[in-house]
Amino acid sequence: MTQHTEVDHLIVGAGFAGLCAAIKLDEAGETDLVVIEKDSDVGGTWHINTYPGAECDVPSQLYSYSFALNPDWSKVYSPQQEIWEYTKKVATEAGILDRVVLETAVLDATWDDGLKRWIVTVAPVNGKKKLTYAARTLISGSGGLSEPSLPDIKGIDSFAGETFHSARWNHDVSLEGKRVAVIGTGASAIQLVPEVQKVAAQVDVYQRTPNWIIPRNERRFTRVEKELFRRVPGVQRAVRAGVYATLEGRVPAFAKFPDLLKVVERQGKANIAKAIKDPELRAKVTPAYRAGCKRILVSNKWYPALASANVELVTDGIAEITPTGIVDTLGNTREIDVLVIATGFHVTDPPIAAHVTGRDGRTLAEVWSEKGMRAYKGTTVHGFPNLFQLVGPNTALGHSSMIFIIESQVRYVVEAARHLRRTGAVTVEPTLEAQDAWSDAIQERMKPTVWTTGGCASWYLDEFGHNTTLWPGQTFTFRHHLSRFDADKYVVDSAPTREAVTA
Ligand code: N01
Repeated sequence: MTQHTEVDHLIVGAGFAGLCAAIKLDEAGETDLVVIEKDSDVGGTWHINTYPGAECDVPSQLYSYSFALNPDWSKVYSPQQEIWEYTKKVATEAGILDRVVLETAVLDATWDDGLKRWIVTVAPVNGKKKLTYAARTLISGSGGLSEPSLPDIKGIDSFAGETFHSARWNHDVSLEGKRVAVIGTGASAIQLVPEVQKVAAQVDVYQRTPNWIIPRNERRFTRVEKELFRRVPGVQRAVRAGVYATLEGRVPAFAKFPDLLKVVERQGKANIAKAIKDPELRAKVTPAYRAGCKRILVSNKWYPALASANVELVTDGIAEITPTGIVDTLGNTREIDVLVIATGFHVTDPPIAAHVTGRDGRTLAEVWSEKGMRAYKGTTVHGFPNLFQLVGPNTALGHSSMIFIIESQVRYVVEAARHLRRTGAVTVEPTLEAQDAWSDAIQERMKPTVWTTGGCASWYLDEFGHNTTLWPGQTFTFRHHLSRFDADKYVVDSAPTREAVTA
């Protein structure tokens, strides 16, 4: 018989979500937990994404846990290293690092309905020896933007120079004096290109669709401000509340009145006009869809970088990649030394879903292939007892900090864990009716939003054209929905487990 390591809560991923779950469960007395992290340290996306120029595009005052404000942020928008160090500090101070298993990947997770446990197989990323856990609950904090999506371009594998994805930056490759091509012009590309441009001989930027990019209201916090935040946390809380309210004020424009976003388009056009004099280049970078349809980006550096003498914006599309360069659809070949792929992530088709098998033997990927990603309150899934998905379907934001959503979900998970302990129940699983009602209502609310009507294709949309990524309302409404564990929407199984029967 296979030996399993018994654990109450198995958490996948030690990023903001997984760490928050570990900290809050621990505080609630649910101390028997393990966090499985494939990376070499905690921090998730903020440890992995080390491309030059990586910074947060959500204001730093809002980009921290509510229970661990950071008076030491250096700037209005924090750099990657600072955010990573912050996550590490919080995890260390909370005393949970001893339960984080690093450099270990979750291979699969299968619900055993006899044992009433998730059987989770893990293995070291650099080794073969597998280990299985039998966990009462499985909490996924694996992140919505963690699995790089690689473009399916003819000949891409034949390229003989160095290639890497923006989220897997290869710091061993010097770009000094090199000819570099960057595919993609999303949030990652607009941060890294201005840095690469400073050192490379030539940068060819391959743009499929331009983004709306507004100025970044950037500045460093003064010593006096930081000291004030440290000594009077209430001041920092007030600043944070102000940022939060400002961002929430934008939701009606996204969700109900997309025409209001013309204001953003004016800002975006002014941003272009300020940096780019060439009318042809201006036309190329001006989007032809409503602002907000894709994520609105912030940068003061992107357009000046594009206007630099050593940067060429290529909009003719890629026909083929050869061992030495890229051929566009007009037949022009541009020779390169390094290829940077900044084409985003698997968002609506998370690869891990193919490795999570539920009560009736079907994987999450199979279930979601029918109607797209669905979860009750973005967190629990019918057919998958005791599975909690942090940053699950329809929980992402285009306007504010994901940490607010993560904390809301984690409260719900902690309440569910308390419910299980208090009632002696073994499993909780949302009813299909509750899940369908929740997901259908969200899709109904999506109809007038800019993400549906704005005239663009975006990574928010799945293969059915449904936005299964974003939360379509105010974040405080989301928090309200998850403020208590609503057991009446769940099938609660109190049957004794097999081991209990034999004991
Ligand atoms: O990825 P993206 P990203 N051929 O999907 C293009 C977060 N983030 O890594 O628009 C050619 O936005 C694609 O073109 P198109 C943030 O939530 C946050 O940049 O699909 N091009 C697009 O230009 C962000 O939104 C921060 O036509 C192809 C680009 O590649 C999310 O991560 C910083 C292609 C992909 O852009 C993802 O950003 C960085 C193909 N086959 C990232 N396939 C913060 O500051 C795709 N593209 C918090």
